[in-house]
Order: sequence, then C-alpha cells, then structure tokens
Amino acid sequence: MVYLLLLVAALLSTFVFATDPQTKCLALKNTLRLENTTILDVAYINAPAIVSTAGSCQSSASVTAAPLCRVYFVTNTTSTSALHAEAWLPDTWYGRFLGLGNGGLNGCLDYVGLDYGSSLHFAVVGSDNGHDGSSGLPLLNHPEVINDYAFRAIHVEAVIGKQIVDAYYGTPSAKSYFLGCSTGGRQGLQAALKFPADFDGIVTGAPAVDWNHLMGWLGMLAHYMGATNLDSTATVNTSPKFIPPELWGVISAEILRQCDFLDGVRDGIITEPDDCDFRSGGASVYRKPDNGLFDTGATSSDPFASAVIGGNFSSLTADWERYAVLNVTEYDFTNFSVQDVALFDQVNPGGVATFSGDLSAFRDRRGKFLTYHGRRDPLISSTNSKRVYDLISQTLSQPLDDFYRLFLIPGMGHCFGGLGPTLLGQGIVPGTNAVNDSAHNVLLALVDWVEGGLAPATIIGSDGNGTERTHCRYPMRSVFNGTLFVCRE
Ligand SMILES: [Ca+2]
Repeated sequence: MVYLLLLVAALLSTFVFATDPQTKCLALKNTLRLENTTILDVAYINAPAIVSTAGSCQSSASVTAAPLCRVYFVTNTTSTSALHAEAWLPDTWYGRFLGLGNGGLNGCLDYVGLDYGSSLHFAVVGSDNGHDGSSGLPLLNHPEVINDYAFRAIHVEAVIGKQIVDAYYGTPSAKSYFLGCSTGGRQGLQAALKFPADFDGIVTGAPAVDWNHLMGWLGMLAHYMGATNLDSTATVNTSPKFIPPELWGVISAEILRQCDFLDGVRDGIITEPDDCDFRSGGASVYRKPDNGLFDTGATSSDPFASAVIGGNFSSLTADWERYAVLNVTEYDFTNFSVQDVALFDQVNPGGVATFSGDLSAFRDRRGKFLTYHGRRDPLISSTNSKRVYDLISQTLSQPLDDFYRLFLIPGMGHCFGGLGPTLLGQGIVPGTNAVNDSAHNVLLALVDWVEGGLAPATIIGSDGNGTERTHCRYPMRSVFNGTLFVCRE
C-alpha cells in the first residue's frame, strides 16, 4: 500500500499544467494533429453538468467529475469505416488511461463509463464501436464496419485516445486500463488476444465471448420456446411452446423452493446454480436449457430476460444473421436451426468469435485480467465465463491466478442488478461504486494488482445499504459457514 501511495504521488507530481486547463483544452481544437482523425468538438466543463451527447443512443449525459476537458473526434479506420469517440480528461489526473467497451450490437458511447472513470481520475475514452445506434443494420454490406465491431474499434480507440491524453497532459499515461461488460467484455478479451500491448489491466464483465455460438444459442432457445417472428406486433403468442411471463413467476418460485437452500441460506439467491438439479414434473413442457435464467430463479421481469423469453425471436441473433452473416435485409427465422449456427461459425464475420485461450502475449507483458460474471444472468450464462477460464488454463497449461482471475457473483443479473450485494465498482450503470476502495471495486482492485502487485483474493460486493458479501474467484466456491459466506477451495 505504501508503494502504491508513493506511485500515485509520483504520478501526480509529474502532471502540472503549464497554462490554465481551460485555455489548453480549447486549444486542442486547432492544435491536435492525429492520423486519420478530425477533432469535431472540444469543450471545457467547469462544474457538474448535464451535457448533450454524440450519436443517437441517448440525448444527454451527466458530468459529475468536472472540471474536465471533453474532446469529440472521428477517426477513419478505413476508407469505408470510421470511429466516433469522446475523451474525457479530468483536471485532476492520476496518470492512468481508461478505454471503454460497448454493449450488444451497438453503436453507443458509454457515457456512464466516461463519467465514472473520470470521477476516479482516469483519462477516459469511449467510442461508438464504429457505427451509430443500437441496431445491427449499419453492418449490412459493410465488412469494414464489421471489422471495427469485431476487433478494430477497441484498438483504434486505445491508440488515438492515448495520443490525445499525451498531447493534453504533455506526458504519456503511466498505465492503461480497459473496462467493459457484455460486448464490452468480449472486446476486452479480444484486446488481450489481438493487441496485448494496448492495456496493462483489463476488467471484463459477463463477456459475450464465443459470440457465434452465443447468437446461435439465443436463436435456438427462441425456436424451442415458440418465439414468434421477429418484430411481431402480435400481443398474444399462441404457440403451445410459449411460456407466458406470469408463468415464469411460478417456475421461479418452484426453482427457489427446490434449490435456494442448497447453499444453507433461504435468501432468493442460488449461490451455485450448477448444483441445482431442477425437477419440473412430468406434465410440464419445461426442460432445463443451459441458461442462468433457468438455474437461478430469475423471472421475466429481470433486466434483459425479455430478450430471451419475451416471445419474439432474438433481435440480436436476427440482426447478426441478416446483416453480418448473410448480408440480406429480410430472412425468415421460423425454421432457425443448428445449420444457421454452423453458418455463423463458418463465416465468423470479422473474426468475432473471440474464443481463443492463447493469452501468452498479454501474460508475458505482465498484463492483468480481472473478470466477473453474475450467476443470475439471463442473457449470457456464467457457464460461458467458466468455459473461457478453462480454455485459457488448458491452452497455457498453467493455473491462471498469476494474471487472470474470474469472480462469480451469486444473485447478480447481466452486468448489474439482481439480488444481493452486486455493486462492485463495475460501472455500466451509475452508482456501482458504493464503496470506493480496492477491496470493493473491481477497477481499483485491478489498479492495485497492476501497479502494486496486490492480486485480489476476493471482491466484496455491497448492496448500497450496508449489506456486503465476499465474492470468490473461480474455481473456489462460496460456502456458508453458519454465519457468513466464505471462499473455500
Ligand atoms: Ca440461497
């Protein structure tokens, strides 16, 4: 800890503005000269404010960490593709760069992350991932836009972002970090695999890795569950296989009746969903697919659950198949099958799969990787993160604790929310850093690991109201000792 404090002091002492920050900030509009890049706007935000945003995903964003310099820029990644991005550069800078990821098939700058990172005195850069908006339509007939989405945007964001930081503060970042969840989690692993020098430390949540199979799984699940066609305007799904939302409450209650107490505490949280061998009874149409939703007692009202069980074909899978795999505008998903999934594998647009275990280059640069996954995640099962962990471990033939740690979070939904102490400093939504220290905050824990060599043994989640729970790193298990949950081999 002493070492860390000294390091922070050293970093702080290296950074002094020669002129006042507002003048220096506004001058960037005309002084920044970056490859393939145009500075679209520069603004100095003096006090906490609500500002208008770039792109179509949202109209306004909070700047709580002012004063800071806001730079909006576009970088042409090829002659037919471009990245729009923002850098938020706080006056009080601790010498650290932070790159942000995206979500789903978007297209949306992570303004929560820009605000969150700058509040912790990072210089933060977030991008639109190479296209604007939430739909996959911009991918249609644009292979270079797909390449941005699949792997390039996160690299360009890091390269150009670091140059902006360097120019503004007059000194390079001492360390570089990445923070993302879901698709952002996939981008984090992709960065470590393809561009291992970009980041010293990476935090990923609920990573959408093994992407083609994830899209295939969503499609197959919809098929099995009687989903109607995409964008159905019908309000009633009449398929005999369809499970209406009100019945999910019944199923959830029965799952909890059978499995909540397996961990020794009846609290609505199933600590180890894999231990839950749910019996639905002979008359039910219900069988247990490999999905956190079905293991964990989540209901149709959980965030993101409707994307899986809402009765319509997954728009993620539909957009991916139409616009990225087939390059068509219309496709009938009625007979979606494993042959569609095989095609996803075969085409693998942009190399999006992101399912390789060779992190040797990242490891050899002494990079650190911290990943977490909620065990009540209805959109991406935490089983996926265990698969990746095992893949990396097998590929490198070594235990991973030295540089890669996975924390499984009982009760947590997709990236945030759910039940219990799920605030970990993970960003994504405001207020996740209820407690701002490295024991409770995945981003600060990563900083201590990278800069001080203090590997996080556990992460303590909080619920914002004083209740905490120690979360364990895989493959350790969370065990109730009669008083509280502890981590055991
Ligand atoms: Ca329980």
